[in-house]
Amino acid sequence: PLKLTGPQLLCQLKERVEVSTLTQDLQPFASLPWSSQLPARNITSEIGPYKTCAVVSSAGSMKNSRLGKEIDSHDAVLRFNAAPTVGFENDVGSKTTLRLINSQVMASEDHRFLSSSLYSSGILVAWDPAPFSADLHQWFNRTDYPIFAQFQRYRRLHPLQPFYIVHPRFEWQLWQRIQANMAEQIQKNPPSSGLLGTVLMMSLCEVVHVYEFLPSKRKTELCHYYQKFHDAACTLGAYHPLLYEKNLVKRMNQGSDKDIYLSGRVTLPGFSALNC
Ligand code: NCC
Repeated sequence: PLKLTGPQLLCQLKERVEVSTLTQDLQPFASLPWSSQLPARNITSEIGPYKTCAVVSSAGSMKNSRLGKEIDSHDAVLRFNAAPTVGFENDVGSKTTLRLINSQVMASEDHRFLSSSLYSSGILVAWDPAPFSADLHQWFNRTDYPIFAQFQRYRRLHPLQPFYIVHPRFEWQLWQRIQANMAEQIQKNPPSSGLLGTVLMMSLCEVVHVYEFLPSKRKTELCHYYQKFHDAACTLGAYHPLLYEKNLVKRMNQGSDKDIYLSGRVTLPGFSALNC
């Protein structure tokens, strides 16, 4: 494919990726007894807009970064899955405005999704690897993990906490932007939570700073800053097309290479700030 410039890539994302979440009027959900547990409107019409936002990757290279204060200075902070702040404030900050979780986290016993205090503050956004068709009926009948059963249980326990579910169209439209801008064939698995969250925040914020998605000089095989587990695949990808995602973000970055090297920081404009 023709190699697009950073600004062209940004406009492609803005124009071709619809950041959407499930609403109660969508079939098959509208016909189910629990449809009213889904939000009435799309996340982008209920949340934000924020001026400045931080996206905090869970990478091991966050460790010893001392980025906590800088991260907390943003109007909104997005974190992923089981990533904690308690005990890691110096490096990752303590503010959590949104948490993006995959359906594996919601379903697996060891994450104690229904009872752990990790998930009970801030706005929750969940996603499940849906079939490529992005057809809601097909997906509903074969989700990767039981996202809808867990969603209903969670909503009963925490009825006041905002909780959105990513529309599979968003996953696959984003996947198509990655594929369309790469010479090689990439695996047909959805983008990682990292890229989904970054684009979600681009739709809610004027400016987005992403930390340690593109690894800094602290790059390490330590998978997460909060766990003693080493695997280079966490940074480079296996199931997710992570390396390609990072290539795309590198091309869209409006900050300097020095920012990446020293702070692992990427600067992206929000969609509202783009003149396409
Ligand atoms: O590891 P995970 O991701 O929760 O990390 C969140 C996002 O941070 C970025 N990251 C993470 C580690 C690293 N060394 N470099 C990075 O760049 C990635 O963008 C990543 O998306 C996920 O995407 O949801 C993922 O979830 C985990 C796991 O399910 C949860 O952590 C819960 O335990 C997946 N790991 C496994 O399934 C074993 C991971 O593949 C993707």
